This record gives sequence, C-alpha cells and structure tokens, in this order.
Amino acid sequence: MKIKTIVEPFKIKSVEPLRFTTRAERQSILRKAGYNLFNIYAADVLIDLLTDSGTSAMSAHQWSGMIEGDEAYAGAKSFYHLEQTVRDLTGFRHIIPTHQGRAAEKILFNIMGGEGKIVPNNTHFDTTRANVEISGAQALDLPVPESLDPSLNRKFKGNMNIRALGALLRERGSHKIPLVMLTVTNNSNAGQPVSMSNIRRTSELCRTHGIPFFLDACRFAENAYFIKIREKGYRQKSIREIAREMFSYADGCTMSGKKDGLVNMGGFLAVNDEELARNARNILVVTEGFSTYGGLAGHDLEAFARGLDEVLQEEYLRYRIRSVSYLGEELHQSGIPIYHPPGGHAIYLDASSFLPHIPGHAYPGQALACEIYLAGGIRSCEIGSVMFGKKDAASGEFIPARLEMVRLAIPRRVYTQSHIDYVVECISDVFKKRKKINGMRIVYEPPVLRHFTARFKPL
Ligand code: P61
Repeated sequence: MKIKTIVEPFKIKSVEPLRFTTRAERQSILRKAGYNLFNIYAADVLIDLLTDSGTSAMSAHQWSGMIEGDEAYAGAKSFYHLEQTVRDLTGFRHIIPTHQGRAAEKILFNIMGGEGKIVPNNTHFDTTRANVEISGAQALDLPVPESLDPSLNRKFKGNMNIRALGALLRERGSHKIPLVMLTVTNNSNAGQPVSMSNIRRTSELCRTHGIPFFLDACRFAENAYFIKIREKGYRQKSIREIAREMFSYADGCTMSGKKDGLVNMGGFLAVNDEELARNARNILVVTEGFSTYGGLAGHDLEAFARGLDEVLQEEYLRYRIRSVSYLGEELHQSGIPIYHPPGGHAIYLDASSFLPHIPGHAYPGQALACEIYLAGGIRSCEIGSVMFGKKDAASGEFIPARLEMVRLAIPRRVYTQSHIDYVVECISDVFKKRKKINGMRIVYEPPVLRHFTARFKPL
C-alpha cells in the first residue's frame, strides 16, 4: 500500500495557544508597524513563517538535556558532548562554540577578510554578506544561471557556478581571495540544494589554487537528504555518511544551530587549521565567552549536541522535505507562482509573477508579505529588493535584487498539515485579489540590514 499522507514522526506533548485577530485589527497592527513584519508582536501572528531559525520545537530528549546541561564556566561536560558530536559529524579538528551563526561569521571574517579581498559564495546570506563587507572585503555571489529562473525544475539549483569561480580564482588568486564559501542549502536562492559533485568540484578548484574552502552549513542535513534522493550513487548511504562526505571536502564551516541543530540558540565555527583556531579563540574570549561555552549556556550546548544527532534521522528528514514540498504543490495547484522546485526549509513565492504590475523599486515582495498577513495573520519574510536591492554608488540609480520573493519558512516540528492548509487557503484568496494590491515606498531605512527596521507606506 502506498500511503500519501505525510505522517509527522512525532506526537505532541506540550502545546502553545495561538491568538486569532480580525482583519481590522491586523490593518491597524500593520500601520503601527510601518508595514514591516519584523516590527509586529509575535502574539499578533497566527502562523509564523517569518523564519525557520531558532523556531524549532525541541524533543523531550533535548528538553531533558536542558536540565542535565553542565553550567560550569570552564570545561563543562556539555561542551565536550557538543565538541565530540560535531567532530564525529564533520571531521573538523577545532570546534569553537558561538551564540549563533553570525558570531562565527564575524570571527572568521575578522581574521580572514579585509580591505581589497574578495569572498566568493554560491550566494551569501545577508548576515554573511554583512560580515564580509564590514571587514572591508567584497562579497561576491556566483550562483548557477538556472537559479535565476523560478519556473525551471532542476535538481540542484543551489550550486556554485564552477566556471565563473574557476575564472575568478585564476585571475585573482590566493592573495586576493582568502577563502571560498558555499552555502548549503542556498537560502538566498530559494533554499535550493547543492550537489555533492558541485561541493567536490568547488573544493578541488580551491585546493588547486591553495585557497581554503568553507561551508556555511546551517542546513547541512536538509542538503544531505536532497543529495540522497536526487544524486546518483547516494540512495543507499545514510544521512550521516553523506554529511560526512560533504564536510570532508572543506577546511572548515560556520554553523547556525538555530536551523539544522534543532535548537533555539547556538552556533559554531569549526576549522582544521591550528593557527586559525588559535586566533579565533582569542577573539572568542573577548566577544563571545570562554572557549568551552562561547556565549551559550551549558543547557544550550547540551540541547544542541542532541539536536545534531536527531536531525540526521531519515524519517525526520523525509517528513521535513515532504511537508515543505506539500505546501509548494498545493500553492502551485492553485495557480500561485512559486520558485521551483520547493526548497528544503521554505517555499518562496515568486512576487514578480504574483504582482507583475508592481516594479522592483515599489517592493512587490513587501507588498505581498503585508497582504498575506492582512488576509490571515500569517507572517512571511520578503527576500527581494528590500533585503538585497541597493543604490548605485555613482548614479544613485536603484538596482533591484535578482529575484523578488516572499519566503514562507517552515519552523521544524511546529505546525501540522491543517495549519499549512490554512496558509494555502489564505494565499489563494490573496491571489484572487492580486490586481488590487499596490506597491510600497520606504519612509525610513538604517544603513545596514535595512529589512529589520525599515518603515514603509503603501503607494
Ligand atoms: C533565516 F531575516 N538565517 O534564514 P544566525 N547563514 C545562513 C542563514 O540562513 C543564516 C545565517 C547564516 C536566518 C535568520 C535570519 O536578516 C536576517 O544564527 C545561510 O541567524 O546568526 C540565518 O545565522 C546566520 C533572518 C538572519 C533574517 C538574518 O531566517
């Protein structure tokens, strides 16, 4: 018998009530928030798809680890548990705990970035880009061309553009390029996976040019599952074996445990190089904490170690990837334009096709995200020109993002299929009324990461 129903591989032991609001209430909430969904009280949100970061539900095993967490300042047992877990998983020698992913990025680029340098990546996520740029270096995205077409169904649209990377490394060499990064899965490119052969070829190119190669490993387990089901030769391998192979090609990684670590807080920097590790720990003690806790409580370290084991369970990943694609399929069947194929942690609405009458400089993604909140109290996240658009330094001309998207990120183990069905119903209703939706203009913006605090007005 072939079962179609997606059975969540867990049962619910503890629940959190949701608060329902009326459309009129949401209208006023939006106005007060400057039409920025980051400014809304979480209590005013019914289904929160703003992010999959730090929003996972922990297992009973992880919660029991919270009690058992060793809170010693130095040498805590929970740190050694995490260190061993990460070493077994990645094979990297030095494990440096941080409070979250961007803290690991800050330390790494503080040491390896700098004026005049270039850091290539398949696509930098915004915190990675910000940390590269703050060091004075240039953050360069080298995605594969097919990633720019949301309608194209391909297996590994998150890949690095190997040809462009090869040309860059030949031209600039190791004195200009301190490291190459590869983000798995590729969050800014619709959560698309990177193939093992792409990881291997990126690594080989880096080795040829004597340049260190790092993974941004936030969603390594989801990426490993895609490799298992989509890439030839991996069906019979366990997720752990696939993940180990992915890490074996790299010299280190940054990790936000808030994604595939299945925890609410945590991250690490892992490296093989002794001197780099020493320098990183020196910065760590000044900015994060002692080298055996790095800004985390003992209970965070313990839950993180347990989460990294749980995330490798195949039943969990099957449910995870299937339930995200279920949302994509239902939306697609209702005629709603999404980025194809569905990503690992989120469905990305193609806001340019959804609202073709709104140009990039009027922020179609922001307008759509607000409309979806208005329709059903559902919070999503613009990943388009608000997050990545800029002004040309010389002409002041507006340069839109490569894609205008709205991300529906699915927190891990939090929502059931009926929550997701409700999301589909609400977005379908917005789609029917799409012609009446207007663009937005920015009335306030800060100098960096503007999407967090910018304020808007409808046009
Ligand atoms: C997210 F609106 N992602 O996707 P940290 N690399 C990658 C990430 O996806 C990532 C980090 C590094 C978030 C949270 C988030 O403007 C935003 O633990 C591929 O969050 O520091 C985080 O990891 C950084 C949402 C971050 C945002 C920045 O929702």
